[in-house]
Amino acid sequence: MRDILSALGLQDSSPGAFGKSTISSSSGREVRVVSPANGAELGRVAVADGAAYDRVVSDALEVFKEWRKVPAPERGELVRKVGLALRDSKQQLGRLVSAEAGKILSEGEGEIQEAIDIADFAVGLSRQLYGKTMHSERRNHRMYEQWHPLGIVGVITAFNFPAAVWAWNAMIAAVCGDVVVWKPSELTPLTAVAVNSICRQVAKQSGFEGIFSLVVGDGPELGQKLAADARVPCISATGSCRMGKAVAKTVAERLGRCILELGGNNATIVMPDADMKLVTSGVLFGAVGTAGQRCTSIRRALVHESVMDQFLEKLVAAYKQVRIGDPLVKGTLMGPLIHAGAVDSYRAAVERVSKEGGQVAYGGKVLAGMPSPLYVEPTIVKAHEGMQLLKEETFAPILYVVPIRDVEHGIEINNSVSQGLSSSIFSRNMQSVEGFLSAAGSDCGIANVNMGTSGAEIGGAFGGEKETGGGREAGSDSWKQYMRRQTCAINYGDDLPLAQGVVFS
Ligand code: UN1
Repeated sequence: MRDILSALGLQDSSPGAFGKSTISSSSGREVRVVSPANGAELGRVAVADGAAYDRVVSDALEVFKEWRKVPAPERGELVRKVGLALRDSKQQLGRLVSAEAGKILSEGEGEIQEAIDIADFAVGLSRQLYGKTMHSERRNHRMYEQWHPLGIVGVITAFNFPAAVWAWNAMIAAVCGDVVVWKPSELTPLTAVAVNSICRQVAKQSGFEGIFSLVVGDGPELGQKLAADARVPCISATGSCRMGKAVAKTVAERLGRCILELGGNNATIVMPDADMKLVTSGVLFGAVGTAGQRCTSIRRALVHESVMDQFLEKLVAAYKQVRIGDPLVKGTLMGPLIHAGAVDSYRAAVERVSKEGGQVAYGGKVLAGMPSPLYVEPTIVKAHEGMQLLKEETFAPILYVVPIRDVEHGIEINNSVSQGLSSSIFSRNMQSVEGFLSAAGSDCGIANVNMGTSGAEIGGAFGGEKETGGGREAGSDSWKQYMRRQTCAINYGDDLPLAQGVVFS
């Protein structure tokens, strides 16, 4: 690991504020980063103090004034080089993600691949920032809309996707002519410093080092500062509903723009006509992958009563095969939870199961004798739809299995929670599938068929409804939120006709 850290330019103690250049803080405070995999210290990062934060934002503002004038395809060219640089460091960054966030190597590398994918997407987008033209109702007039750069985009990210979520925002923002101030999770600042410095080096070669800036904090204050800062027109925040509500309130107070990607409580519906092989692997990856620490993880399996026994039997057999251990070791399928607090939440949820009338069908224990105290068993709970636990998002590999009578019943339970991120159905029946996808079907931002709820591609807009926050990031037309829309009307005639037929003479 030492070699990788130094190859990525990380020292024992790294600076935590980068604007047009590296900015030092005088507070002397540091975040100590410990790997959840084995408790080893990976490094320390300086906390940006108030003065450093201010410098970063004023630098960003200065850089924006020049960056916005660079033609969009030329901005795309810079992002193309960023994608190439990330490709060169994919293995090393993937290992760092694994060590710092505890996800298995394949998922660590997958995360960097997701950043590369969005860079590629953004390159194409840089030539497709299309506006519409309209036919004016006034003679000799032309109307059209255009999309201008917006300014600074503040990006607040969570520990579980320490690189990809930033990239969804930053790559799109960069081709849109914006500059980015990144506030990563204090649990994973090393990945942030490493990824950001690779991107900054590329940007520097074009004279725009400051388009990707970074501030590391050690609590919620820095994020709140960013949210309150009127110099930052757009805040994109990923994390818990609690965090999102605080950020949204602060941004709303100054009438800023907010893109929120908050909690999920995702369900999959299993119908009797489903292909059980797909169900087992889909639910396994969705519920156990990333140790259940994706906002898109499957938390609830809503299973038709006629296939319940078969479902449980196959799933328990699959859970028994899951190799739990050091995420950096090849063959491991499940690593640790992120910290002791997450283990406490897991334990508390498991303890509530029987009190609420459920039953643990598999797992339920914190594992002893592991390289750190953060390893838990993936857990299957036989649940009933009235349980309060089903309404809450526990960021851990706990799957609640609930019997359903028919697809309508499944959809009703799917929609009965306050979060609305992702959902899926396993069925080969066209009526069930189309019903699930219809206006009266799943109320989530993502609805999948014959696959789990997690692992979305970057090409689609990513995000969800209700308490998930309503934001959309990554593909499709999400870019529009990162730009300032302007409607233009041009009179090329000799008269001044007024719209709506108004006469004013
Ligand atoms: C998250 O957990 O915040 O769809 C993002 C997925 C990933 C992104 C998850 N592409 O699971």
